[in-house]
Amino acid sequence: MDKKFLAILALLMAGILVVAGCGDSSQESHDKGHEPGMDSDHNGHMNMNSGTGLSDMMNGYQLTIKNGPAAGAATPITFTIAKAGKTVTTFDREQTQLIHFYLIRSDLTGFQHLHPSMDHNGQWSVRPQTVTPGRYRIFTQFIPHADAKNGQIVLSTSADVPGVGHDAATLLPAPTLSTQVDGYTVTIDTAPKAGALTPLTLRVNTNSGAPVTDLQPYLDTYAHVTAFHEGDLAFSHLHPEGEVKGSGGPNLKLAAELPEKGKYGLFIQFQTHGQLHTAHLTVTAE
Ligand SMILES: [Cu+2]
Repeated sequence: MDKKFLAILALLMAGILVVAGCGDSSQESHDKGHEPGMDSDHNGHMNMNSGTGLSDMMNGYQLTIKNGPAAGAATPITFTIAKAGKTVTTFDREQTQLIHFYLIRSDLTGFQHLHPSMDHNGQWSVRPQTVTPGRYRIFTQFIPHADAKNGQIVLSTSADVPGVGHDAATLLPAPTLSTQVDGYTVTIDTAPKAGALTPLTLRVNTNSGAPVTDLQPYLDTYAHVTAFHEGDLAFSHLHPEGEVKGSGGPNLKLAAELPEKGKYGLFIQFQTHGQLHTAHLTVTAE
């Protein structure tokens, strides 16, 4: 990673898709000993801005991939998180999980959001669904127990999966506010603006237009939204506001803050009848 890239990264870290109330927690400010922003919203959820996640090291925590993704058959991906050369083995749960793992192809296809398991030596392992050849970025999101007060850390690294079709790229779908998945229509009421907090309302209807009111909690939320910026794959993550109790929907309130203009792939995950659905749409931040 070169210096210019790091400088751009630091700028990007000034703010990214965050839930309202987040402070700054850029890598730069950590390095200067500044306490990162970490607020609770009115429901007591921790909301933390962990930057773009485009570095494999933050606050001394280092992500090392042991076995990267391979094409075709789902061989396990293994990795460790270390600090000062020591493998970290204690993590605090966030959104019900000790670690969140994301795989994304450079053309914003192949999204996978998984929950690896850790052995007693601190080696994480996860078996992805089928991976097609191409360039990927692997993201891990976690709260190290020893530094829990500093909030979550997002680390990532690139992974190359050789094979036929490695250089093929799917064009990003046209920007739209609505998309369909598994019989559901997911709509956001406005595209997020670059550099400004944008309150959003996300709505889930059936494809015939009936409001969906039986959303089940998934990872302590009714919709788990992950966004990746076209090009650099900068990672963002936001949750709806509002309490998770019983069934949810059809309207979910979110707040987005995108630091720069451009296109983002949004992956909206929600659960009904025990089934997880992943809606995918492209938004343009003006
Ligand atoms: Cu997760």
